[in-house]
Amino acid sequence: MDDCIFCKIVNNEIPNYTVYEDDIVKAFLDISQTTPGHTLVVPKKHVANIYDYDAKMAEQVFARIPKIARAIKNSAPDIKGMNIINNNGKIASQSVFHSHFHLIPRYSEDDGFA
Ligand code: DGP
Repeated sequence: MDDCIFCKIVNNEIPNYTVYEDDIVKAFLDISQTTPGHTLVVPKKHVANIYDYDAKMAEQVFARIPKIARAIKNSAPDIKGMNIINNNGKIASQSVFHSHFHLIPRYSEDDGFA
């Protein structure tokens, strides 16, 4: 998709801080860090939202999320929890219409969202 910001990140056409990448997904730091380490996991294939996943894509993308979550958790001893969020549709706070999963590490008494 020519005008998709996450496709441009997948293709390294705009700068990003990549934390993990393989043939199926790319994980990079969110430009707006809710807490330190806030990471987005995006499928490399452009789909707008969860409704566009077929079973194979779901299996491939979902299988990678625990692995990336574990790596983030293991990166800092003070990470005590993690929110994993996937917004679908404008009313659900989706602002970038290339499907993505927020992995938001939580720290003791952090000042992230409730
Ligand atoms: P959502 O509201 O669920 O669609 O989340 C979109 C997220 O994408 C939001 O937290 C900010 C992030 N984001 C938007 N543009 C960029 C960008 O150019 N680079 C990076 N790293 N993140 C971006």
